[in-house]
Amino acid sequence: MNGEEKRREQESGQSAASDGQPRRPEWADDNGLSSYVQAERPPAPKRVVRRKERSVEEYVQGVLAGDRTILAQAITLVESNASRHMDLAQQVLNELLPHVGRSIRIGVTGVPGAGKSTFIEAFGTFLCEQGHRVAVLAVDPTSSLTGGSILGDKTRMEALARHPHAFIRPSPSGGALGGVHRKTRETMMLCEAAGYDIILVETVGVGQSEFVVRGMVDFFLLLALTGAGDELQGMKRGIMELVDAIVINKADGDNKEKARMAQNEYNQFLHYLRPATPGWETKAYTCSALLGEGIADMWRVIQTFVETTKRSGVFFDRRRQQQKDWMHAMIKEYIETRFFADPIVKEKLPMLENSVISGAKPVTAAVRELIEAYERSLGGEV
Ligand SMILES: Nc1nc2c(ncn2[C@@H]2O[C@H](COP(=O)(O)OP(=O)(O)OP(=O)(O)O)[C@@H](O)[C@H]2O)c(=O)[nH]1
Ligand SMILES: [Mg+2]
Repeated sequence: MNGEEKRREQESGQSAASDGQPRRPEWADDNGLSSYVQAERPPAPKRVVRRKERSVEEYVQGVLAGDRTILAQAITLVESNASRHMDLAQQVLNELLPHVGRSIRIGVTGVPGAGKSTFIEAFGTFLCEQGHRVAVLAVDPTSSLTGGSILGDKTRMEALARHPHAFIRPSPSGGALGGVHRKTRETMMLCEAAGYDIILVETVGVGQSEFVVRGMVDFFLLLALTGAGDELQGMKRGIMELVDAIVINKADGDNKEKARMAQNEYNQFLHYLRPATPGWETKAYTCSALLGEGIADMWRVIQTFVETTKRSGVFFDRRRQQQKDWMHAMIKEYIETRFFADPIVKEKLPMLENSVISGAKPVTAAVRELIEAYERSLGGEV
């Protein structure tokens, strides 16, 4: 179908074959011509109401004034993958740069069901009551597949979502972790400029997202459950070397004693690990996010952490390092994307892969050939 036919079809709301007869879908039998023509008629096209785009100045002033609607719109802007939006977003961020960085950034991780959302609800509400302004973000690399688990979280964080000093933003979708990474960091900057002085970042404790979140927060908290023995033997060791505190959640009812035992086990184990933050001893604590017990204690731990690391300079060193790491990660991502999108690379890669698989070429030689072809193809570019 050419463009003109397509346009006519959309306007008339009826599909037509090139001979002018209504086109029969493959699933319809030969006889019921009139019925499927009826059924196939699509609804009248919806009118898309486009919001007038804001100027850089409107975004900047709105965010600085703490206007939640404009903040949400600015976040949508930084989350957009359209290059026009990206340019605008960068101008907005550039203007806001002097106003970012004045917050405590706290990451919360743990296996599904550990109680992260319940904890953030209790902890966030507590902080709001103390006069803080709390923004909750999420890094959920699976959200583009599942539709975003934090959507459910928003209902689990009912009290916090209603609090005038809290701002909850669902996880950005957008596929690759690298994209989510950038979007969350830039969202964090916007929230800071809007006056949120505590940023909580929730991530489910699977795979890479823990490293991503460690790379963007000052304090990283692992919510754990009882039954620590099994975890201590296994894969959890890696995450324990990333965090600044481990909180055994659900320390209530019958589970209270077990939680205390788990706390001891974790503490013994932590003793032999390298702490995530120089000059700070990672310890285990207990809490009940559901009952709100141990929440104020956790805040005291974090305050002590911030005081200690600011005094020693580790706090600022880490932030500087994070900026540098972020920059390098983005450079790598950019170069990689460009490389694989290059027509010469696209053309040569399958052949070279085959020769590597069949043993006709060593990997190093194939890689060199590909990169040289790519660099030659760039030759003319500035
Ligand atoms: N008894 C008890 N139950 C809790 C506590 N904290 C959370 N829960 C329950 O544990 C379940 C999971 O809690 P969530 O806060 O949704 O856990 P999550 O870690 O955010 O889970 P995902 O977002 O799916 O990764 C819910 O049914 C909570 O009510 C607690 O301190 N005590
Ligand atoms: Mg959750």
